[in-house]
Amino acid sequence: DADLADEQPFNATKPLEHGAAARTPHTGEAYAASTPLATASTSTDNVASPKVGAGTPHLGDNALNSSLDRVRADDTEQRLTTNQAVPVSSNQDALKIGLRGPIALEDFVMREKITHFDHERIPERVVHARGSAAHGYFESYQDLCQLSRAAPFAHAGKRTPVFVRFSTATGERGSPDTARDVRGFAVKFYTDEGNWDLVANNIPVFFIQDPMKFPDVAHAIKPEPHHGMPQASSAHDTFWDFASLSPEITHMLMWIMSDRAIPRSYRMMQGFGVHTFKLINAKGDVRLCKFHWTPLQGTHSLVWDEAFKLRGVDADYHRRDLWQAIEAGNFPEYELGLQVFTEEEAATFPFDILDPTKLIPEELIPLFPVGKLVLNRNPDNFFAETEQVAFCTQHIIPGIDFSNDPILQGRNHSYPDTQITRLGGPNFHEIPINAPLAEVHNNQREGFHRQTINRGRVNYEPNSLAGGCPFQAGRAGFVSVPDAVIGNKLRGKPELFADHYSQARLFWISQSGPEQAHIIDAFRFELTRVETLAIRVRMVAGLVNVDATLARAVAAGLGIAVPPPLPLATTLPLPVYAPSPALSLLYRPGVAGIRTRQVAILVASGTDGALARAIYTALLEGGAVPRLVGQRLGQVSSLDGQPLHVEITVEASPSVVYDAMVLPGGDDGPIALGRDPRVIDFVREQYRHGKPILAIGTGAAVLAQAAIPQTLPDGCDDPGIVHASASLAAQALQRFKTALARHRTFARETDPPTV
Ligand code: HDE
Repeated sequence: DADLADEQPFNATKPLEHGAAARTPHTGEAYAASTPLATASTSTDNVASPKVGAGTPHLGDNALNSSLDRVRADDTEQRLTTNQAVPVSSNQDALKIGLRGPIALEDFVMREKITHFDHERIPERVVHARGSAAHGYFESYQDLCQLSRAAPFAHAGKRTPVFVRFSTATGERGSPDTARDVRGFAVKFYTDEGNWDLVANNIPVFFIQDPMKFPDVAHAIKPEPHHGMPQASSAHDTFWDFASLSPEITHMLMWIMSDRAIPRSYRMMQGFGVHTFKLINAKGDVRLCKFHWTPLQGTHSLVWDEAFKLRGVDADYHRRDLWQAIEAGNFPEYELGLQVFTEEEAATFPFDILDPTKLIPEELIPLFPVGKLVLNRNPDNFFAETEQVAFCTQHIIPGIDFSNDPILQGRNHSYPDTQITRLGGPNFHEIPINAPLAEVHNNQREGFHRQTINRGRVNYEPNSLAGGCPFQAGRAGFVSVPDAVIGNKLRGKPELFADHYSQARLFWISQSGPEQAHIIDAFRFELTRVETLAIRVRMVAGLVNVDATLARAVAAGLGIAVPPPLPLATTLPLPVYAPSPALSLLYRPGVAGIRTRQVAILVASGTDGALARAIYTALLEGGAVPRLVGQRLGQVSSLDGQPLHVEITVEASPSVVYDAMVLPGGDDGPIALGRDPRVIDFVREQYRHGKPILAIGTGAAVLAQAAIPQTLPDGCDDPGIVHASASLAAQALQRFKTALARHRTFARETDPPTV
């Protein structure tokens, strides 16, 4: 003990229990340096982001950093204390009366620690509980003053700090990321004129048309109340019961059953403000507007079999992807586009712009790009930032205003209301991640967890004792658009809201062949899990109103006859839309090429190591993320005598976590890979999920062992499978990179799959 005491200040008693390693603090850098191929900088999980305030700020710091410094904590070389800052002598044992005696009630150190722990959890969000977030900035392309006086658009190049949280809507806080679900895309802009929250989704339409129905749709889709199942899945009776009885949901269902609901990454999905908003310039001119985010990485999705398996393989799949991309400096970027139109134009549309189950086709009102969003810093602390951030639709700023979309109006009530319970009172705006950068001055006071120490005796207005301060801003402040509203007080909807199928059909006819096939498969999967036959039949009866082929295919998948269509809710003449190419995921492949694509290079003893290394380096230089995957950790021998270090195994990282694979070949050793059933599964899943495969030399033998078809089902060459001899590896790698940038070969898909 005396020896240990000499080694203060770290923690004298820890080594007794944990060995000598606990004597020195463990740093992230040490971990990073010890990982094989650390240069790839892919294994960042245990490495803390550089702390602002604890060294030189790194690329991507934004104005938010300095304001948060006051609440950042860094324990490096600090002694352990209680919450009252009293130094703690031992963190190992409670205070006892004799070593075998009872614990003394006076042990305030133990009681404080346990009490705090007992209250660590706060209620999770009632919807969108599962989420991941990042810091960044929004940069305006130009001065938008003609359109809006909103601060972020004041001049070209203006940067506004943001915090963005992505989420699934249905699952609980620990639920898997790859559930079939709409994704939240909530952006908090910390503007010069206060916070603006654009609380968006990755689907441009919504389930319902009136806030009265929100608790119903949320109850129906969440786990069933008697047994609490299923988790993060709409594939159960209560959801489809509700859906089949609510035709207004049909357009949203088409999106939810499409690949939009299983994005490859948060970095590869669009965001939509859904509602119509208003833009107002300094003169008070009003334009209507819809907000769209478009990812520079392109829009890409998983395929369902893959998403389904990822639920088990990596429940944090999207969270990890976002975190790693940012740590590696591959900052996700999205362009903000506006659809701007006037009330007069809106009056000519064959749908109501206040109806959140309708979108405005881009062919009707094109997107007007106004700026970009860059996410360049991971949060320091998940709870403090990602969990405690509170987005509210009514956080808007001068230059932006609400429309009368009933869902938007209902949301304006719901969000602050829910934060009061979730974050424990009305002062949630003071939590650092929620606090505006612009100064707050008002006479609101007190309440749970109040942080601000307001000075002086004046907490009312008008006052003379404080010279009338804080004073009203008048026209410089937020002014609601004057809107003449006359009407009877009543419950109901405009007639156009009752056209529930025209845009569902628009979406369907705008999808490519594979996308349509995926929608059919998704309906079949979900409705197969529905136990009540009448619900399945009623749902297909609704689909008949969307498209006869769709209804027939789904009915066939369920083994039922096509029922007569559900009655229409309107007698109005219905619009006939031309296909809108912009509604297909293929429309926005992005400009990122192979950047951030995860590639498995399968190696075994006898692999052509020089070639494996060359492919590794070439992929890395192209911005992809290669990994050497083997059957066991450690070294494998290579033909050139320089062993390869296996980074991860097929067991710990199965096929679904990779976008593509490489079999570098070598002597007979690599062929032995094909005798491992896990490798065979790996190769087959890569194939089944449409992923590019590069096989050099003997690598092709492994494809044969896995019975991978030589050609596509239609007899054509498969552009996603590249094999070549080692001497032609360079050209083959080039073709492989092209296939990787294209993402997937959907032409491989058959029902059922070939392998
Ligand atoms: Fe939400 N929604 N919502 N919602 N929503 C919440 O607020 C609600 C709607 C969306 O990352 C809750 O803070 C009602 C549309 C996102 O923290 C809650 C209605 C859209 C997030 C709530 C809607 C959204 C939420 C739960 C119908 C797309 C996550 C916790 C009237 C434009 C934000 C919270 C985050 C969260 C209510 C409809 C998107 C309960 C009542 C439409 C992205 O307030």
